[in-house]
Amino acid sequence: FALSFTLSQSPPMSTPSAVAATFERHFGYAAPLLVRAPGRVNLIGEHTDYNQGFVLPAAVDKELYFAVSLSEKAQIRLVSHDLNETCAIAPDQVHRTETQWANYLLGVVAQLQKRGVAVPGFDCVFGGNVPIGAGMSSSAAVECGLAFALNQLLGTGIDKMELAHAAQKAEHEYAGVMCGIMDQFASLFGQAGSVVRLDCRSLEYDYFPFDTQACRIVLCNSGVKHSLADSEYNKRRQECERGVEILRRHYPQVQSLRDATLEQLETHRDELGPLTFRRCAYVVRENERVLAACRHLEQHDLAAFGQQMYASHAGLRDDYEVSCEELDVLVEAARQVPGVYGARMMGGGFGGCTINLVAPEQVEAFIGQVGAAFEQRFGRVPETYQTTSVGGVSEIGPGGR
Ligand code: GAF
Repeated sequence: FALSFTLSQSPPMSTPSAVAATFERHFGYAAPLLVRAPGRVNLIGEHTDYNQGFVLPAAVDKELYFAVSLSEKAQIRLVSHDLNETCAIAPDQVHRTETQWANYLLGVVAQLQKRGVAVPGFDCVFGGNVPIGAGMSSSAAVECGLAFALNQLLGTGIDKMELAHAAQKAEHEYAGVMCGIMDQFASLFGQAGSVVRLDCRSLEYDYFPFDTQACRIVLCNSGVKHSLADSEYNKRRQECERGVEILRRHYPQVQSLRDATLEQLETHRDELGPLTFRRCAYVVRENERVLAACRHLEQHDLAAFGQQMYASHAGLRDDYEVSCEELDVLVEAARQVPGVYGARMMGGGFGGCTINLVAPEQVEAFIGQVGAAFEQRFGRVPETYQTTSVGGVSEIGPGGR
């Protein structure tokens, strides 16, 4: 069984040194390893990853920090610095627990064990500044940070792509979300000053320079987290699988929606039915949009890039039906502000953030106008975050980075 409880003291700001200090205070010795694991944004390519399509994420400067040590005790002792809670469990009894946050960590341990790694007892404190429920993949950062830390401490030599797969599987089995690979990949493979296009089938990837000084990435947090988000997410995935199953009756070469065309979908529209048709058509179009957007990026055409983002949002709202009123209001308000290239909801949907590409000199006006429109409609001001792209998960050296 797992033991978890809340600590009495409230936590200080979540910096790497604060996380390290909590480790020392809690366990009575200094952690030999400090790791940082970033959250991510996704410029375009939503709900395409589990359809073996294309995505264009970046790791960003909202991060989690981990202080970790192997221990002599036959116990895994976990501390959430931000929630002020602990959880302890024996390594040979790892299972899904009632403690939500601990499941992301324990899921990773279970995955390493499945890969033949003998995970001994260890101590871990983690905390950071990735907003929870904002669609910035705090869960992937939790998983990837610990997977990386244990791989380092145990010298297991698992490569980064396999760590991403282990982290993804942890999410499937311990959080029950049948996610694709995008979030874990982005957290591990991010590169400062770049966004990365991933082909979720071949796992080939290309970095595209993206200067966040020249064009700001601003996130607006709707503050909404729908309780049905996870079940609706899994449902979308099933709907796509259903579409593939029908198409395969006619086109055996179609392995996933990545292989499907709009023409094929049109031809079998009746058999697919209106709902499955809409879901599949969205995915096919979104894949095309990612590839077009990358061409625009290469041509430094941010205006054309932004149009792809607006089209992506419309598809997510009308065909994939994963947006919500708050996100739609944020996108429509952004569209009215001069100097905004593009805006769309980001991540799984049903809440979380919009991502907006904004000319630097317009950021202040953007935040003011979008905030006012949102406040007028919903009576509260949304949080906004300006982000820059950073490198993927790494050890924090004695100098801090
Ligand atoms: C969530 C999932 F975790 C990703 O794998 C991806 O499918 C995304 O939603 C939607 O694009 O973040």
